[in-house]
Amino acid sequence: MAKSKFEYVRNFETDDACLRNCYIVVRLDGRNFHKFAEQHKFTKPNDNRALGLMTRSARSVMGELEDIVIAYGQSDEFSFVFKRTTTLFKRRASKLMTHVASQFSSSYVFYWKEFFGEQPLLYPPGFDGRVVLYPTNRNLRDYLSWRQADWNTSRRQNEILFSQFDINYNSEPALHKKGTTLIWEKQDETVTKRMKRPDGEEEDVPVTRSRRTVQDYHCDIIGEKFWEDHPDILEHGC
Ligand code: DGT
Ligand code: MG
Ligand code: MG
Ligand code: MG
Ligand code: MG
Repeated sequence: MAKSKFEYVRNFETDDACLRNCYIVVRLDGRNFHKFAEQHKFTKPNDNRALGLMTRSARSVMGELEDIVIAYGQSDEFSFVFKRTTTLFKRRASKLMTHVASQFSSSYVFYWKEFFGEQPLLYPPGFDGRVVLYPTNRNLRDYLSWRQADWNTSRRQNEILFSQFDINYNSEPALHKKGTTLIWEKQDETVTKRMKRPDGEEEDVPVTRSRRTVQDYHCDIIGEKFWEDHPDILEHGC
C-alpha cells in the first residue's frame, strides 16, 4: 500500500528504548495520597486494607507483564524490576512505564471492594511512574535497599509523630516494618486427572506439576540473607 502523505509524522516519535544490559525499574507512587488516605479514612500510620490492595494490584502487574523478577512496595509506592535481558515492548520506556501504571491503577480500582468492603471509593486515584536503569546487581540491590531504608526512616519519624497512639516501633508486624517484596517461586501442585486404563476402565491418577506463583515476603532485603536464600532473582556475575 502506498504511504499517505501524512505518514512522515511518525518520524517525530523519539526512540526511548532502554539501554541494554540494564535492569529496568519502574517505580509508581500514588498521587496526593496524603489526601486520598485522609478521605478514605486510612488508619494511621499503616492501613492493612490499603497495603493489601497495593499488594494485590502489584500481583496483577506481575501476572500481566512477564519478565518482572521482583517488586518492592511500601506506603503508596511500588517498584517493579524487569530482568536485564528483557525485550518486552522492545524495551521502550514509555510502553513499559505506562503499562505498569495503568495495569496497577485499574487493578487498584477493580479490587477496591475486596479490601474496603462497603466503604466506597470516592474518586479515581492516580499513580505517577518513572523509569530508572541499573547496570549491575550492586546498583539494583542498593536501589531496593534505598527504598526499604527510606521506609524505615519515615516510619521512625512517624513513630515520634504517632507516639500518641501508643505504637511501639519494635512490636509492629513485619508487614509494617519491612514493606512487601514479591518474587516468583516454583510450587509443586498435585491435581487428580481422570485417565483411561489399557483395559478401557477409567481411574483417578494424581499428577504433580510445578507452577510459578508470586510469593510475598515482609523481610529485610538490605542484608545478604534474602539474596542468598533466593539466588535466582538476579542474573549471575554482573
Ligand atoms: P505525591 O506523591 O507527591 O503526589 O503526594 P503524596 O501525598 O502521595 O505524598 P507521598 O507519596 O510522599 O506520601 C504518601 C502519603 O500517603 C503520606 O502522606 C501518607 C499516606 N499513606 C500511605 N499509606 C498510608 C497508610 O497506610 N495509612 C495512612 N494513614 N496514610 C498512608
Ligand atoms: Mg511523591
Ligand atoms: Mg504519593
Ligand atoms: Mg509515596
Ligand atoms: Mg495498540
